[in-house]
Amino acid sequence: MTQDLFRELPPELTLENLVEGAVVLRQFAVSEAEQLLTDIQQVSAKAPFRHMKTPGGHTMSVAMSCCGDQGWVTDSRGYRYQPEDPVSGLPWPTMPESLRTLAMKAADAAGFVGFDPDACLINRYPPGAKMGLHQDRDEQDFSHPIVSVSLGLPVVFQFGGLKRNERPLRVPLAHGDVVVWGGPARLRYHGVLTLKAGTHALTGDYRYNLTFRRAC
Ligand code: MD3
Ligand code: FE
Repeated sequence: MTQDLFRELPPELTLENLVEGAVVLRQFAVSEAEQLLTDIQQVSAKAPFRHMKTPGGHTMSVAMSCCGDQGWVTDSRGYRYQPEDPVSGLPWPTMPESLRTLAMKAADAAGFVGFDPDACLINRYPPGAKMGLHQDRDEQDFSHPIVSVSLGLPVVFQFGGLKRNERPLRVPLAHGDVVVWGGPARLRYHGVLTLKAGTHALTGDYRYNLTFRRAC
């Protein structure tokens, strides 16, 4: 009964521990979302969203761009970080101040003081896109956390264990939610279920996800 009363109310700013090392900051980025999206458009004007190919030859359903000193790429040669955009041959766009500041504030709030990201991967999900269970292990030093920011359409996030066969938790992520993954959660398997079609006032029919990393 109480649940019904609260279901329609807007979500609140909260800090919750998903598992040890994984902190969900609900609604943490809502007030800055317009600025973040403007800056994402600026970045993607220089480094357009593209569907990269996995080493196995599959084209990803998620479109990606990057900013910062390093960008994450995948192609027939494998997964890696590199300082240039392979499409233009130019350095990745500078990480906008609004993005960098938000990532540092979120890491601080989650207890990872002094996080200094050198890479921001920008994922754009059209309806039907998904990301299978994987680990993020292309970075040099796993003692640095990863900060993720969800914008636009909601999605169900899958959060597994340190082995692929562990049954993942399902965590709904909405516009403005920020998650910080560090310590013992840093190498957990994770993924995103298929994005359902919808319309969001700020992003239309897309979901965007920013992941801030320390690549080197
Ligand atoms: C848990 N992106 O880009 S963000 C990725 O929503 C990626 O676009 C997803 O996984 C997305 O690599 C999920 C949440 C996330 C990011 C990194 C993690 C969860 C993580 C690293 C370790 C454990
Ligand atoms: Fe990942």
